[in-house]
Amino acid sequence: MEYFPAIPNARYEGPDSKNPFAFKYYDPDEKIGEKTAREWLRFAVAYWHTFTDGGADPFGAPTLRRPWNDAPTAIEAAEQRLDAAFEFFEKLGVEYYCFHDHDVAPEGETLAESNDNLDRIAKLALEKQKQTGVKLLWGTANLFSHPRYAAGAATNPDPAVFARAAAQVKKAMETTKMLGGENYVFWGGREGYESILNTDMKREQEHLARFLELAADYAREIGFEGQLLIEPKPKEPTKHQYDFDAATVIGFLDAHGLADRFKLNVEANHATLAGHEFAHDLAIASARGMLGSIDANRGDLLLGWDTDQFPTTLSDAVLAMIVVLRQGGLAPGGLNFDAKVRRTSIDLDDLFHAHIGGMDAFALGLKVAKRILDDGVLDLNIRKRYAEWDSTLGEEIESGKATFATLAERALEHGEPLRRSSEQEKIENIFFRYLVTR
Ligand code: XLS
Ligand code: CA
Ligand code: CA
Repeated sequence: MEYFPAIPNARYEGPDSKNPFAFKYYDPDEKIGEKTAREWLRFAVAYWHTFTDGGADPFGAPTLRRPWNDAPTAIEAAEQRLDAAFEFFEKLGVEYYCFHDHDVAPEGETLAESNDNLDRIAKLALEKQKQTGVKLLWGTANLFSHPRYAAGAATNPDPAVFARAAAQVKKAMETTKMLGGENYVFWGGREGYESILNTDMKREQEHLARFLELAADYAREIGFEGQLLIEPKPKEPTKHQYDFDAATVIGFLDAHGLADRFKLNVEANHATLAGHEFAHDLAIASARGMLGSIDANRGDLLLGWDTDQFPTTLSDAVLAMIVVLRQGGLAPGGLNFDAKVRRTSIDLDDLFHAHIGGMDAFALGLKVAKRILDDGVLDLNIRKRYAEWDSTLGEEIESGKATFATLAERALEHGEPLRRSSEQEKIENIFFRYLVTR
């Protein structure tokens, strides 16, 4: 069965096109420096939002009727969903997808039944991947929806839940490997707490580290060569999540000797929930060589929760792509649209408009970022601003020759340091000009 018969394949038609199903800025084969747009962007569709969820929210029932989810049994619905997903990937021209185990295959009555369901769907998914050339960017396990995980998975007060979560990650990782997944993601769904009064925080954090270590050991044991990624998020569902933001996760990995085994999957909406700009978390991760992949979406500052909207803010996309270009790309990571259409956007067409808009925003963001970096305007200003660090004094500090005693002598000799403008408004105006000129 075809689910999107009336929708044409999305193609690049250029900025003057009025066709809502065409890309205005994303030309996959366009060379941007040494790579094509496709190679820089590595777009992925999130299975859960686009095919599985129905738009329910805390105040209301699902609003999005997806024909593929209508079937006599959950496993038949999962098979239809897979057909719809691969038809969608091909029509959109996207190369990657991402899933949680239970987005693609329903959870059974027992663990064994859940594993069988996943095997059955994964086998079909592998065939579809071979037929279409679409690949798996990352897999993950849903360790937050089932009631057993209400008080966390790895950080649960009950080790039986820890063991159950381990079994689920083991299976999800084996499946990701079987499907050639290029990464595996850990998002600490309910790894946090609600009240300090009933929480042994130290122990919970140690358990989380142990879980990650065991997972990394298992990945090595089965020869999974994909990158392991941790996705920070400050809150929601729990009040305090242990993987608060990029800096917290890096500190946590350092503290537990795990920093060389994981990188980060940074999500825009999670960075803003943590009180940061998206680019801040990207820059923190990238500075440590730990920016592995991106969940491209946006929140709504007026709502303040994880709205997971499609990203269409050009300045955010430009700032993100500046970080990506500076580090030479994201591979084996990519840009996953962890985003959902609004629950009032009920047509199947809306799924295409949403993804096309997000892809165009990042493609244009890439081109603008490349021009900014090629013209050297930011680098020039930064070099000028930090130029004194190339003087003898700067060299002595950076190389470790200086001590507090020598610095105090220097300060006495030097007198009051010169004050220099940061020229922030001038730089903001330059940035603005790049946004509006093509
Ligand atoms: C939820 C997260 C989740 C992860 C994968 O807020 O974004 O969807 O990306 O578990
Ligand atoms: Ca995410
Ligand atoms: Ca999110």
